[in-house]
Amino acid sequence: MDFDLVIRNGTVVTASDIWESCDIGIKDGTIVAVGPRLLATACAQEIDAEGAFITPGGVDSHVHLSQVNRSTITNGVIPDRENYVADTYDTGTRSAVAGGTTTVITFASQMKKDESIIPVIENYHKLAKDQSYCDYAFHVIITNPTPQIVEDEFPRMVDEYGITSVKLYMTYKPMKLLDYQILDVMYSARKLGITTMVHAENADIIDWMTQHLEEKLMTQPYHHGTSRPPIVEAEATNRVICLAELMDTPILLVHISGGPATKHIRDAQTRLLPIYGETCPQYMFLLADSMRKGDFEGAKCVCSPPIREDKSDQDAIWAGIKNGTFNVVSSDHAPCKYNHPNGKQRGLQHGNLPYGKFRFIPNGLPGVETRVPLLFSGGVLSGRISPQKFVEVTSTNPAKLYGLKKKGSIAPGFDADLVIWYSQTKFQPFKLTNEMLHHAIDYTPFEGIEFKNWPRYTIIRGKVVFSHGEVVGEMGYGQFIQREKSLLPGPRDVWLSEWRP
Ligand code: DUC
Ligand code: ZN
Ligand code: ZN
Repeated sequence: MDFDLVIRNGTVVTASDIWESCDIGIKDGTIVAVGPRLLATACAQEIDAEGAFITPGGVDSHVHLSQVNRSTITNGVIPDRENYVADTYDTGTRSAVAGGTTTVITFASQMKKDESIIPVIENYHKLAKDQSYCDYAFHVIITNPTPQIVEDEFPRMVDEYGITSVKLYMTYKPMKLLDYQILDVMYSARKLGITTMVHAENADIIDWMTQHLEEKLMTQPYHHGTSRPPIVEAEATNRVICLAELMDTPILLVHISGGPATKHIRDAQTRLLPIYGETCPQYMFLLADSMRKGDFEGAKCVCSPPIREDKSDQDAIWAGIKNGTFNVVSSDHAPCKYNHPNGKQRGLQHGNLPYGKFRFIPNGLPGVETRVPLLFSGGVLSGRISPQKFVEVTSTNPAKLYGLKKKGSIAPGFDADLVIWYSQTKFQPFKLTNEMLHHAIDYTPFEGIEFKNWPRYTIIRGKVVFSHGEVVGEMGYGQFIQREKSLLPGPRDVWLSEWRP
């Protein structure tokens, strides 16, 4: 056969299988052959995988880039882009490919409460165009589901823009939807085959706890976690599962952090509801002591939901990955700088020295580059999950769930998006420092963690974009992908009352 690239002698892993001594033949950016000793009549390039693992390129389905945080908007003025989400499409996707991620799904966020979402989508297209190192798609964040948006704009979002998922928040004053509004979104989402992603935390408990913690001067970063015990996530998770059951529509609970919420998702799945779960490396590899560092340094690990105190929560997350409760592991890359007035330092500006006030610390962590290597090293190579499970949660399932038909597997017809790892015998384990990463952020919450392997090559549509520690791809190579509807099970036509939509 005539190939542009053949990768020889890999241990090829998909979500179901492992083939040793396997070659992959690539033509025009697509995988055209997979098998032993492929015969090449013509071939421009060969790579020797040296027997190492080859896995599908990572699909990170929860990444915030170039997104302005509402809390940084003062008197209606949006500050410069060096604010909350300090990675742009340029720096964020550069970081992604350096960590083996070949597709990101980022957020186009409705900002003003009554803003039409069409210009929002157009604006994010402008921010990303010619800026991305990897392929990308958008979810839309809905903060005000007006009838015009859910009835007129949702169909356009799906048909004209290829966006088949929305995210909504049950917390954060400027963003949260009431249950009534959530039902409005679900009603339309069901009709159109949209997957609804939900940030599930009980807003009133958080506000009440924050107020009362401040009265007791318990304001240091660590108490961000105190204000949001696992029950905060569990209550909202259970509530939104009830709403989804009423509406018979699929939802994905994003960034699940604790055991009690995991159990609600598991129970719903056992009842065969189309409820999907996502978790993130910070809930698998970190505990709340990371928020206790220094007087204020713990702010680096402030995110919502918070990193949990109890090892039992972390264990529940790992168990949920193994037993299938969590369909996807995303990074929730929501990076802001530590040493920046609109970054984590906001918690000090508005609070008292030396601890500041956690209420003002922007929530979120960088992690788009570390997600895939962390799960490979700390999951597969530490014996906690199988190579197939790793592929399933980091690539195959996010591709299926979000309708990325040509992504997420190694088989003829799929895009040649691949990670070639180092042969284990040739790799020297190392401890991560932030200087090794390619994002625009001045810290990593995973500083000091040992990595037993790292992507040797990242390949997107047959082109090497990362090789031996260097980003060799070009900004602008990444393409926007119009998505199909979810390939995972959707509505069941099972109803809780006589009402039908
Ligand atoms: N929710 C996210 O999805 N990301 C960062 C912060 C948040 O609350
Ligand atoms: Zn969220
Ligand atoms: Zn997020």
